[in-house]
Amino acid sequence: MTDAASWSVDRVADILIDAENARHDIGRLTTEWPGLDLATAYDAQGVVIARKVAGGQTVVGIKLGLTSRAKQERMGIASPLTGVLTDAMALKAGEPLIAGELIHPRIEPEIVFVMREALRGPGVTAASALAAIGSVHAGLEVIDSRYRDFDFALPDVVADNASSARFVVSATGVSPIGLDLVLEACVLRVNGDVVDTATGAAVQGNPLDALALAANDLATRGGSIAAGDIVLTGGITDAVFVSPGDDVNVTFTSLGSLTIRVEGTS
Ligand code: OOG
Ligand code: MG
Repeated sequence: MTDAASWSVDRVADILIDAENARHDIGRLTTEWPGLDLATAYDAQGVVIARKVAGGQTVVGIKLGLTSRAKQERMGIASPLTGVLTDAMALKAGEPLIAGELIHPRIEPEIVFVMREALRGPGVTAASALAAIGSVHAGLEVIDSRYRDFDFALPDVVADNASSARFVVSATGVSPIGLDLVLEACVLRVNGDVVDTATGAAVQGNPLDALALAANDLATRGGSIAAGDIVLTGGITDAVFVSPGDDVNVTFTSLGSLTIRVEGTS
């Protein structure tokens, strides 16, 4: 069936959830359904999350994607997007990533906020965003697009909940007061070799601006950031493909260090 009448946000959600559960990749949905525009794609993402919640998962936060030039250039998309984090995606510090649970995982370093207060747009600025943060953490996100070769247009990846799969956040946070997140540097290592470096300036010029952007963007769809939410501000560097046996480490100037060990099966 390729006619527009056969498509719906529910069908898009079904296809994406099946792909995730079966660990098989799919072609771009925008090719099959040109009517899958950005607003429709966020509706489909909402259905994907509603299904996960109905299945027992709990929403624990928000993620931003494509907030750095490194990520935008790699994916060929110049616009940030938001996705939703659930408890099922969270790895505990030190818990291995089981690659066999995913299609083609990649890992990227992120600056992460844990919110003390809710944040609701419009009109959120870097200053008001800062005032709502409880603590700042080192993060590693595991992305796993359900699309073949990570090949997607913006509505495809929005419907796919921004390629979200797993994430880990450092157990100990740092107060945002007195922290210069623009200059906060990180070194990404795979098996001890440095593969990339960047500073927080890569993330929308300032991760606080990324947080404000998330709140203001969510508000256009009636959403907001809740007190206690985890907010992933987006990959600072490009993401690296990983294989069983790999150790991926990020070390920040002030936020500490975090490692994911990749295993094939549990
Ligand atoms: C889209 C998700 C991007 C980030 O931090 O930029 C993302 C992708 O690259 O597959 O999580
Ligand atoms: Mg990310």
